[in-house]
Amino acid sequence: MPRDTSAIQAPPFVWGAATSAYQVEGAVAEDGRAASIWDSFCRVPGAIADGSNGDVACDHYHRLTADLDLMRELRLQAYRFSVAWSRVQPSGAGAVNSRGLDFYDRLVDGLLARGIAPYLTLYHWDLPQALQDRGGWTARDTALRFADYADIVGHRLGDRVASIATHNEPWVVSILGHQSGVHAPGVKDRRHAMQVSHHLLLSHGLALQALRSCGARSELGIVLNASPVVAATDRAEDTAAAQLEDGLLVRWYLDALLHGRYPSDVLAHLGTDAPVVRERDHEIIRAGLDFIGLNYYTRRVASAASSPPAQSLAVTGMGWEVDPEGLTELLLRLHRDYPMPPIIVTENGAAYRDALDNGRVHDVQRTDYIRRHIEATERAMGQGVDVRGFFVWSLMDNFEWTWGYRQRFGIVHVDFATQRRTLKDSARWYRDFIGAHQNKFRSP
Ligand code: IFM
Repeated sequence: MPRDTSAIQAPPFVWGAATSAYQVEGAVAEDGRAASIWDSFCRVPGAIADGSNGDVACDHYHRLTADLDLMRELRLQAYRFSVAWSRVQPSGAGAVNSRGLDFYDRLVDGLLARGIAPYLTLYHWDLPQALQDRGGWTARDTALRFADYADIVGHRLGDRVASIATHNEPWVVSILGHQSGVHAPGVKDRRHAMQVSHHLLLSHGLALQALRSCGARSELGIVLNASPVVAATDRAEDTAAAQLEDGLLVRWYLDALLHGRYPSDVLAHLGTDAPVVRERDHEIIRAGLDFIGLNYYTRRVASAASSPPAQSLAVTGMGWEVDPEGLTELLLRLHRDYPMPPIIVTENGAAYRDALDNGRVHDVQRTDYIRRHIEATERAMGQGVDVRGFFVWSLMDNFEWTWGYRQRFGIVHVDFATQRRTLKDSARWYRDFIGAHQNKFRSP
């Protein structure tokens, strides 16, 4: 029987903005929150470019009401945030910390009171350190613990949040966290990375089961980062590199989620680094999705050479090529190749060097970037792709992982010394855009 989601459904298409817990909340030792792997990783010398951490970040935990008012001022229809597992279950298993859950209760109720739909993500990279000490995502048990955590959150908030995504960008957790080691927990081992990717997907399937059986009335899904992968040249070795990169980034996840298997070419390439998969795992992973969230920033250029391929498009402050056409292409390709559920563009945005100038930030490039990606989304929709929302990354400048505070993605400027928030021109533009396009995709 289909679950009753009618009472909390958001409009058919939402304009929103996104953040994540560790990047904005701060208050890392308050109200019973325990350490996560990012608290530990930030203490590793050299891990974070500016030596900073998320101890205070945007101090959002203490400035919740003002930040909610800011969202209303921006006319957001939806706000995407994540829950910090170690606030809710400090040791990642067993005892629930109700004071941690209270914060998300206040956040969700505050959003609803302002007419903003809450879009919740369960895991945006901040694993409780206590679970890491027991093997983290390389241990199958962590997937079972994740399902318990999903059940706790589902019970408490599943009557009011419009949407629950299990994971944000599992590729990043697997590859950057466990292969290149540039993200927490800083492991450098490809076999571990692939086992982690499997456990993340397994935990997703188990969490969906838990959310369904606890009666959560939210739409349920997962958020992936994806890009079209183009070969640097038409030489056979570059084409093969592009095919493999696409396999690891896109097909690995979508084949598992939507077809119930891993792509055979990638498995063949991995050889003994392929993950251990138990008999019913694929059935669990292919759990049925109400939506897939897509985080899109740039295309990828693949080359068999060890030096990075030359870039031919303009780049953002992250050095990422600006390629809105890549988003149209990606949406069309997913629509063509997979039995896709509705898609939500759950992140899109850009870091640029911003300057405060008499209380204004004239971030023309960011506005242009966002506008062009919205147009790119609309082009794909015009060709039949079912897209249900667009979220700017990010609502405000925040802790950009290994970059610390050196990269600013916000449409709202944050002065980290005073915590003063200032609307950038991109925020003003987005506010007016939302005002003019609120009902653009509403069914007649
Ligand atoms: O800041 C991150 C976010 O946490 C996940 N997606 C990409 C963003 C920009 O790097």
